[in-house]
Amino acid sequence: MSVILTVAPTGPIAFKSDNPHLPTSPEEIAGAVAEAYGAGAAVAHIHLRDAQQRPTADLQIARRTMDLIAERCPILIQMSTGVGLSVSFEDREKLVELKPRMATLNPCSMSFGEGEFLNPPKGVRRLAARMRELGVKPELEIYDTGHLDACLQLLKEGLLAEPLQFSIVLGVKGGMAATPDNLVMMVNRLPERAIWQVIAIGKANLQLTAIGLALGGNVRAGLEDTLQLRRGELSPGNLPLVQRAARLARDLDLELASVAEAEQQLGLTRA
Ligand code: KMH
Ligand code: ZN
Repeated sequence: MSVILTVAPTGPIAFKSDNPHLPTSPEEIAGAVAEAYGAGAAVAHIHLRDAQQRPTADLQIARRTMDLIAERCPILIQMSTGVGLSVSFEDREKLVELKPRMATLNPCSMSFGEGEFLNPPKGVRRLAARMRELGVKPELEIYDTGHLDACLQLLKEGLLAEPLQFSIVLGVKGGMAATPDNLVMMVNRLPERAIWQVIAIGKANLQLTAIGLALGGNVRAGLEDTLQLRRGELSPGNLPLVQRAARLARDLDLELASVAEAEQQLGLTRA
């Protein structure tokens, strides 16, 4: 089976002052995504920023970003409903009304660095149900062991459909530490038909991404997860990170999934 490469060009935390190559406007984000598509990415995980670079769930900015991406390439758009710690859950959940092909679903509230990431149980159930209704495929972001159990409970309640797609997030302060042991433990606990990738935040990004690929996971790359290409060296954009992930996969004798292959693996219905 081929490997799905996801680009995550911009996250909720960093600013251009942290890395001047971070794309923040809809045009910059669409440009970074189109380049990543050219380098083999089949999925684009999208966070939005306003004119002051603040994370936003503004529907106009979201629409414009989605349209600009679609004009440039047929990549599958995965909208982040995590958005950023300063945006309310009620605003964040409205993003799925734009019917991106996929969107993240964060199953639990947690400490997130020095902030709080609020995902209240009632809201999560409402969002999961709405995503199912709209045909938006959830990517389940699990930062700790109990988050997996919360997802399995949603499956039991009929709010999720298999195959479940997980991001095992390692290295957020408040979630699991970025260690190989934690990754292996989580992979061993996933349900049988699960599709998964590692999101390794910060220093251990490269090593854990490589281990994830070797263990049979998909792969994600971009400035959301690490601002550096090598220790102490800022990445001059998303493309070098995406190219490195593509190289890692190919060096492990893995083929990258096309958009059509990714749609099939993820069980996405045709747009
Ligand atoms: N950057 C991730 C650790 C989401 O996109 O839904 C958290 C996040 C969640 O950004
Ligand atoms: Zn994200």
